[in-house]
Amino acid sequence: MSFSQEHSARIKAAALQLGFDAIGITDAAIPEQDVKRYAAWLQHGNQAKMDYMKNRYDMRLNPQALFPGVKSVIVLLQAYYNGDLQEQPYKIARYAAGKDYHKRLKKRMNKLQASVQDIIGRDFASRPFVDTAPVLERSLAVKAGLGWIGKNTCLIHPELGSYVFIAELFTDLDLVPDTNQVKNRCGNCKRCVDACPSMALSNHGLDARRCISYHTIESKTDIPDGIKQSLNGWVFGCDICQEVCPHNKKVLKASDPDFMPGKHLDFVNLDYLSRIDDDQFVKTFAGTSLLRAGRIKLLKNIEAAKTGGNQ
Ligand code: B12
Repeated sequence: MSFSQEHSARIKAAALQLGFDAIGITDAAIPEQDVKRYAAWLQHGNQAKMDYMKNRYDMRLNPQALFPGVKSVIVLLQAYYNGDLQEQPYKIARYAAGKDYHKRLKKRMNKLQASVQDIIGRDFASRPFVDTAPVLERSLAVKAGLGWIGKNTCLIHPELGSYVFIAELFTDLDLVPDTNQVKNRCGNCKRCVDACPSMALSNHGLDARRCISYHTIESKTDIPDGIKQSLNGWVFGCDICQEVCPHNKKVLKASDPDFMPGKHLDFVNLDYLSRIDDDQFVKTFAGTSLLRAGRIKLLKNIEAAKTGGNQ
């Protein structure tokens, strides 16, 4: 059975009602040029030591392999812009200033699953994904009409900017897809490319080997000297290529209080982190994305930011 435009419209209204900031619907095929882009990205070694980006290659490029029977993907955006962050001794990326988004968005998507069931009046097969599954999320978001890919490689929504999380509900429903894509509005601007202190951005996309975000969150090895000098105080993630983007200048603060700066930011300092043990670290940073780095890495990042200068 295929569904009407009215079903799609009601699903969209339900998603906004639940607190998502934007929603689009697309079929589940990854565009051929993105498949090629992804292959080239790996071929250049841009994934650095993130081997998980090479694993499950087929699933990432073929949503049918990840969720057999998938027909429509409901793509959701959650805005997290948190305004002027209070001066912190060390810089934490905006996405990690509030609560960890993974669980929160999954919960919201579970509610959306229930709403969709009410709207279509029957059970259906679906699976929610946020960030961790082998899904080419930005690609699906572009296809669902939610924005364009900037030179900083981020999805930029025309009103929400790029401080948005992407989440998807894979479904076996034949929903009416959004076919109007947003035109790329970067033009000749290359502020992000020029602002990146470690020159991670180029026509080939983002080279994780040079990216501060990669080195301060994902990498398991010590930060190389060349990158240390570029840290500029960043100790967990980096937003430089988003902070300079003109499309983020006028965005409003996110409406979800979960993504506003939390108390945990006060504990990101050498004194506290070297005094506590790992158990206390887990307690202090419970429910936040900083757990991903762990205490020792965070400490090392702070040391690196100090020795790299600019603090
Ligand atoms: C690996 C990863 C990283 C790596 C590599 C980042 C990268 N640019 O590839 C590192 C650790 C560096 C990283 C950093 C960050 N990440 Co990250 N990351 C991911 C992850 C898990 C996979 C991304 C991936 O597949 N990269 C490989 C490249 C080749 O793919 P891609 O960038 O998605 O690009 C595809 C499409 O965009 C399209 N495409 C690319 N260029 C163009 C151009 C045009 C014209 C078109 C039409 C299409 C197109 O084709 C590409 C694939 O073929 C995703 C979650 C997911 N499952 O998708 C989150 C994700 C991309 N990250 C996210 C976030 C929030 C961040 C940070 C902002 C965190 C921070 N503040 O430190 C930074 C941003 C750095 C940056 N400029 O990208 C969000 C991004 C939201 C957004 N608005 O785009 C995601 C989507 C997680 C989520 N669910 O919200 N990340």
